[in-house]
Amino acid sequence: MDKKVFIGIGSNIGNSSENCIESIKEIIKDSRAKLKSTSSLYHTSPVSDVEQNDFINCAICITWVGTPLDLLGLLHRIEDKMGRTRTIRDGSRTIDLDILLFGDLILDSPSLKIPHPELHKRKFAIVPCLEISPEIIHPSFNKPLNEFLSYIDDGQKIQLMKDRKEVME
Ligand code: PH2
Ligand code: MG
Ligand code: MG
Repeated sequence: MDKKVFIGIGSNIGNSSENCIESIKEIIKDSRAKLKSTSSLYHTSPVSDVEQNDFINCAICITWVGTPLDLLGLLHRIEDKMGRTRTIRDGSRTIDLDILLFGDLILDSPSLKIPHPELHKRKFAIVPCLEISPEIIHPSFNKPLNEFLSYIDDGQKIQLMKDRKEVME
């Protein structure tokens, strides 16, 4: 069975909703990627020491014919293509595309760590993944992803912005 790959998407520069949607379209232009599901778009408070604008975040689930590094290569190329207007210091980005989960794979290489090392600490990444698949098990901890939500600080705000049914219309 194909592995379910979850990609976290975030933007806090420009028209962030449009940027997120455009990035999904770019990803699925690649014939190695098959879109399985898209989450809603969420308005989220920045999780950062650097003061910056709120984010729009979402996640998608795809299957991928290729290695995790092949996928990382594609995501970086899309970030570069869409990120040309990037001007602001640390953190603020036109688009950020992160591999959150690659099935049950655990990978710890210098260029890529899977699951994303911050996934279990970030409401803006967990909530969209759980919306797509409520039963996800975090492979590194072998625990349901939803259990991590209760440990997360109330300061991380997340608000539904655009329902998933309207995202890819
Ligand atoms: N991405 C970060 C740092 N902080 N905060 C929110 N709310 N959303 C993000 O996508 C995000 C963040 C670095 O990738
Ligand atoms: Mg990120
Ligand atoms: Mg990133």
